[in-house]
Amino acid sequence: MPDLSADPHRPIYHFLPPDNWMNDPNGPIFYQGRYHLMYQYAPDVADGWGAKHWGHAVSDDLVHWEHLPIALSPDQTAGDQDGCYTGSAVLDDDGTPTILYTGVHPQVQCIARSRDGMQTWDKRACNPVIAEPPAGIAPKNFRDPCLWREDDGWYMVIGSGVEGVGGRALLYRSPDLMDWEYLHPLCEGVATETGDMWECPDFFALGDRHVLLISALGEQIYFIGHYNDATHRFEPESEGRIGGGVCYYAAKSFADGDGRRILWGWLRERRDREAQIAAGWSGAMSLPQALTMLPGARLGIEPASEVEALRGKALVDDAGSDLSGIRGDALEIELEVAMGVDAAVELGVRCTPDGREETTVRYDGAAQIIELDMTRSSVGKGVELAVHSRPLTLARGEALRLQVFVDRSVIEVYANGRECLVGRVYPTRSDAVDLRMRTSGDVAVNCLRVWEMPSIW
Ligand code: DQQ
Repeated sequence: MPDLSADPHRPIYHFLPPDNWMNDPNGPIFYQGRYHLMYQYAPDVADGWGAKHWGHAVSDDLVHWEHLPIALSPDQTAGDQDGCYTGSAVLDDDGTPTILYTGVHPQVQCIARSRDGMQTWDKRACNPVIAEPPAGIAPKNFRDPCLWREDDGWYMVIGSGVEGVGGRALLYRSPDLMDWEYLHPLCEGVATETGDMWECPDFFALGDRHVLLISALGEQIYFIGHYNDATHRFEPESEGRIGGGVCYYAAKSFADGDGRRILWGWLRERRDREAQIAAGWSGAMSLPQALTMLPGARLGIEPASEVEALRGKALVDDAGSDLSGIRGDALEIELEVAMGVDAAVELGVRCTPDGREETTVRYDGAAQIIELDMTRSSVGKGVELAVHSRPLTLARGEALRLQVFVDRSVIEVYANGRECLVGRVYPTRSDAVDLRMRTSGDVAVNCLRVWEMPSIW
């Protein structure tokens, strides 16, 4: 096993497993005052082709973690001999932690419970609890259950889709989490718009609306709309994307003790498979993200307030400062600028002094687009160089507010509490640690703050 701490691309303040491969967040749950985060884990390989287990970690504060023993492993008896795929955790009607997850192959739904406070999990003898997709619709795939309780029982959506037609979130109901009755699709997509397979559906009430998250076409998509709890149908009225590209996927949420809706997303690697194997690890988790419902059926997304506890030494704390001499590969940058119409601002991170490598966060006021430009992030080979972007319209008099998190190969950008861009970058040079700001047009810096971000491990 390579020395992981020697890898300059391995994040130091984002959650990741001790080693090897991680993908989707699984079954996040707030239980007995602690945050549990489980995740798709291949404990023996770094390239994603190993059988999937559920890794497990616990936190008192949402940002510092203790690794726990693996929660679920594939075995010969539960219908999951080829992998324990993504699913959800809830407290059943007796308060017992319960997981519904997809076992493979074929894709079936399985149940496990913990009788010792989430230290160990027992797969139920009745597995699988759903042995096949609903009759007559022959979906291409059938996985990733998401659970919630209503007055008349438990409900669950399972990701699916019909090839060439569109993705489906299939709705089920159960009195006891074990006997499941198929009802109908909670929501159906159009293949040409959102692909023909919806992975990892996540469905929850938020403010005066409901949100359905789905992962499709390599991107994190969400629909906001009204859920009719009499007909059990969901009617989307708006749609958006989180992350702006393919680096953020399979997001999964939970409600904490204060009723906040917190979201985790998988931050995919964008270096080639050989590099991931050589590194001995792959995948990181996003920062915890707090979701809110904004007027006009828009999603609010920001880092959870607990992330402030990660701040170390303040390197800049004055809007009048310039960024020369400020360096780091693990930083938080907060920037607020008042902008005239047609003005633009660029913040370079992970820059070499000669500019050969630079990752650029850019807001173009004329185009009303926020983008994360990684096309010059690395001169290395086997690395994807992409631009991720989202539309961002500033209201009259509204300043641009950015929070940019740099954690070695991870870049997370939050803009005005309603857009989030995520990227992975692999600069080759050890001096790719400078910051740089450029503006054009009528721009006034209201706030500029930079913190070092120490390791959480
Ligand atoms: N990853 C899981 C699946 C899911 C996919 C398997 C999404 O259950 O559909 O690791 O990344």
